[in-house]
Amino acid sequence: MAHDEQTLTEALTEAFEARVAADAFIEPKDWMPDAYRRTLVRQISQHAHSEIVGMLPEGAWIARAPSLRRKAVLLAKVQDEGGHGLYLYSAAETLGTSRQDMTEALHEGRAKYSTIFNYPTLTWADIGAIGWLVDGAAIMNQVPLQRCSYGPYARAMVRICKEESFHQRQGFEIMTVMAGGTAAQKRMAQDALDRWWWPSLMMFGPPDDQSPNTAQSIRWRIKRESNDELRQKFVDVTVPQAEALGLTVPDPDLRWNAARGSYDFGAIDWAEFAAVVRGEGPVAKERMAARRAAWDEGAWVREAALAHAEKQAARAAERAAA
Ligand code: FAQ
Repeated sequence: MAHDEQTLTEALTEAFEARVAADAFIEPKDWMPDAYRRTLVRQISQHAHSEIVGMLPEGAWIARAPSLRRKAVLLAKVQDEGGHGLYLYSAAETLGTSRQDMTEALHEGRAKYSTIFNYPTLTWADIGAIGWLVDGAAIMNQVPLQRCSYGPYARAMVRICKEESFHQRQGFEIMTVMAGGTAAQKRMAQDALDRWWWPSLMMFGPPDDQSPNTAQSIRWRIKRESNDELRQKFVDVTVPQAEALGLTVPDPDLRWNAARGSYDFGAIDWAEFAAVVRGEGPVAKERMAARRAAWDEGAWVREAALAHAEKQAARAAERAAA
């Protein structure tokens, strides 16, 4: 019996690997190795948490936006991030986890969210810098995820990438206006770039030789490119944008390398990254306190929604029995 089971698992694994190698999507009801399922739940749920926690830094500026137009645009963007969280939680649920479990894992510190959202938004220029750099980095990382081997995650990413593209443009447009404005506005734009540049490079994750998950995730075609490859692509597209804005990237070692056809850039402070991952980011405590409070304050909504669903199910049962 044990021998039969092992033979069956081997056959299923072989069929799974063949499908992945042929670039076919793996769908929720398909057989998949436990480790593949666990990796996806980890990555997709952490991605979802990042979108939801990521609403907080920009949400802080909705009531302080400098004009009605800026407020309407920012409101739409922050709502989009909430939507991204919902598609991603739904994609993760197809793997057998629940929204409740994922949320508890976040609140108990068992699940991560992106380091970038542990930095404060001090001025309006930070809203421009987030759209330009943070959404820019998110797009660079997420476009390849549209070709991820797990169907529900790949499909969620298609719409998310379209929306992130609008977010990046709105951020760049804010930076264009500020960098071309008064001397004080230009200083604010430069200050925002100075503070968000390095944390944006950290978003891509640890260097490849210190990334425990990349090699296997690339074999499973969950990740299509490595952390360092995506980070380099981001630097290469973003430096000319900073030049077009008339701003200076805060890296004295940044240089065009004609032989590589890419920019060389300075050393990233990986000790800072590790500290932020450990929950020691500048506003990490505030972020988690806000998420826990929102969950607690929303308890009555969840109870009411469940009570309604239970009542409807009871009515349907009564009608079926009649
Ligand atoms: N922050 O072995 P790897 C956005 C962890 S969405 C915190 O390289 P992996 C939209 C990693 O989880 C931004 N932790 O791991 C928006 C792992 O720990 P674990 C989020 C990080 O999974 C814009 C450990 O380090 N995007 O911005 C970070 O193969 C504006 C070792 O790392 C996604 O989540 C980090 N930066 O690669 C919203 C995209 N980096 O889990 C609002 C999907 C690494 O084993 C406003 N995710 N770690 O305990 C991915 O592509 C991957 O999960 C990576 C990490 C690339 C993030």
